Amino acid sequence: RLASTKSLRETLQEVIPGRSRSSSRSSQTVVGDVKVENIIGGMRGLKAMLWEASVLDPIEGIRFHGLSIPDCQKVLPAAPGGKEIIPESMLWLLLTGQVPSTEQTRALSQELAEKGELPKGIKKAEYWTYTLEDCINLMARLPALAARIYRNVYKPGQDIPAIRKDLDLIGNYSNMLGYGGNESLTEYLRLYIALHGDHEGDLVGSTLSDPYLAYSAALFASRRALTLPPHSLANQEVLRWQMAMQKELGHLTSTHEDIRAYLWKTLKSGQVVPGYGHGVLRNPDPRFIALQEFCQAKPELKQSPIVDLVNKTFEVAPDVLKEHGKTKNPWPNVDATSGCVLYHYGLTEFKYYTVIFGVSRALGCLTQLVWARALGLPLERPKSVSMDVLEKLVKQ
Ligand code: AMX
Repeated sequence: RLASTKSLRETLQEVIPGRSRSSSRSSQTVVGDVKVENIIGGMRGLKAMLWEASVLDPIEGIRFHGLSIPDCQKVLPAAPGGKEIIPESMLWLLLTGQVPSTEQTRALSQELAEKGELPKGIKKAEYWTYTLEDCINLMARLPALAARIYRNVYKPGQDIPAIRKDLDLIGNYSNMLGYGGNESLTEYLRLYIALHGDHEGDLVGSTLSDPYLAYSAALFASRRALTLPPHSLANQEVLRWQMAMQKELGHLTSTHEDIRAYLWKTLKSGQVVPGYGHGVLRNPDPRFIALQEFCQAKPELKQSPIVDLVNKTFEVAPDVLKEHGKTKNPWPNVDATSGCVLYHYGLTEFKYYTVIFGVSRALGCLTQLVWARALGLPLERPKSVSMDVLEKLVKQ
């Protein structure tokens, strides 16, 4: 029964396989009868449970792995200078079924003492270091999570490649999505995700919530931010609209005049031109320009019908919007092209675009969280005013 000098973990590692009782798991051997008194009496005395560490005998009392209390008192090590069994040696016996040596018991006492302190509150000035660690962990896991969503929904039943240590974050993401062989798309995803990384907004994070909660709240609670047009889903809307235009005009033959007429048709039907205008910007969105430059540099993209239509639309739409005269910004925003390029690459599942966007936004959300902790920023608590108060102010 005497255990060796092995640690508790090593001992358990040896003991567990032998106790898994694989041969008897499916045995049909009858263990006993179920009587009415068992059922009514809360199953008292009914052998229906597996319990490793102890057995309670009505006459002898409890035995721990076969050892009675007097046995335990005889063999289980005591504290230095003491005589009584200590919980460390009892714990060892319960866990392993073996009697620990004095050295093993001391090692366990030491481990428990080392880990025994309650975690102390951390200094406010150090919050950011823990936040950063959580943020990096979260960021690192997002590609696998987002790729699993894609595979589960659109390509079920296929194995997802494991993370490769030699690849960058988006290299791995693309690989896990199933597009690892397409370096051009992978490059596009890198650029797209880097460019969409930030946008203001930190309400939940300001409550000192951890990055996992703050980021999920950003994705889930802010439905408007991620799943409703016109501010979001815009790249899907653009793609739908450009495809409808392509269908109506015929993609290889459409002239600038045809596109101009189509734009007016959209506007006259009371719709906005998707991908144009912006709440703040008053110039072409530099993210749009960066994606355009990416497309210009790739010969296969220059020949893509959908990307070509985006280009031609860009050549016509600002003038039409100026003439229309409503929007404060007649220039394209990033969504005027972003989804169309994904579509060209064969990533045609519109609904998934928002997930890629969510992966990207993690960059900004998490950065803000680290800075909010580093600067000790307070809970965001704007003061509200009623309509009455506003009206009084206006009338003053
Ligand atoms: N086509 C037609 N009309 C437009 C327009 C467009 N692309 N953009 C704005 N307008 C109209 C507005 O509907 C508004 O009309 P109204 O006075 O009848 O209500 C008027 O112009 C003034 O609007 P604005 O001050 O220029 O824009 P905004 O701040 O109210 O809205 C935005 C900004 C992005 C929602 C709007 O331009 C729009 O709906 N664009 C099309 C959808 C789109 O591309 N969304 C992507 C946003 C991407 C992003 O980066 N956030």
